[in-house]
Amino acid sequence: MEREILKTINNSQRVLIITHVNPDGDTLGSASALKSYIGNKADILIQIKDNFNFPKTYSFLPHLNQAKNLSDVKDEYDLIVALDVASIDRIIDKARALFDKAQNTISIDHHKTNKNYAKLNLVKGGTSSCGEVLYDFFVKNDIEITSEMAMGLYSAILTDTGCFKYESTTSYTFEIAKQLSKLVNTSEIADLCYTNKAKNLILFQSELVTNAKFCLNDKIAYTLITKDIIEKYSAKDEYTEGICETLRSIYGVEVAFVLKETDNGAKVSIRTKELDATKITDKFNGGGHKRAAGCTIKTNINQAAEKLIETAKELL
Ligand SMILES: [Mn+2]
Repeated sequence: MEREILKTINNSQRVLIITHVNPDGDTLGSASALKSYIGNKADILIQIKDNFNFPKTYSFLPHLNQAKNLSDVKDEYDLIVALDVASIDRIIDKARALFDKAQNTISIDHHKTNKNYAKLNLVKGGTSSCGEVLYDFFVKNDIEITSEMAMGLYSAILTDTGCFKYESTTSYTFEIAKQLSKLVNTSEIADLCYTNKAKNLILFQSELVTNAKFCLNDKIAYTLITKDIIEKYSAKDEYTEGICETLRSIYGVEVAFVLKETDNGAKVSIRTKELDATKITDKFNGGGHKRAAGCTIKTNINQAAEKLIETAKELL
């Protein structure tokens, strides 16, 4: 598959590399690295929707300053490469039209749920990151990794492994990091990825942590993101990332909830330690992974919190 994909890239005239909707470090780092390899005949499309900003944090990555967004892709492409995009519904609007029209499509990904929606699929479910799959693709094709490519690949792997903390981090992940560390300044990349947050993001998250409530001997922790708090800090969608992990990180907390007030009910994120989070979200038609899941409860935010606490108490 690696060879076939390389051949297809080499034989294409115009290539569009697309990120997943509301991109993170993995999809952006991988896109940057692949563009570094392919060069002039490739463009990057960053898919953004709703109240989400392009994460400025990652503007240091090569080529992202020339990336296109959904409103300014006009050209036709004979090859589309989707990176870190778990399913076809994560390719939206104009990007989807281009994907459906393209002569060739490739998906390079690490999501277990990826159903091979492209013509060529390099999907390694359970691997640490798309960056790791892409690194392996380069190595298997004897492609030399430049320091520019290494910057994207290292950022992708660093951020998607939570700084090498998550279960998906293997000895091969560390081996790749070792090789990449010869080409880039790893501490500088870590600084660029993690010490560049918006002031309002930190103030918003601090208030939510301060407001957190605890029950069942501190086994359950939760906080409510009301429309008022969102307005107070002009909070973007991406500002909520990480709050649930902070609550879960407290000693004794087994289940953490973050509930966000929306026009369609309460949008809930759940993080757990031992408990299977999907056992909670199953009751509310949600889903996700064992330790991280989500759902929407179509009531007001306080009623939703009560329902969640009740369900968690039954399971704990
Ligand atoms: Mn990823």
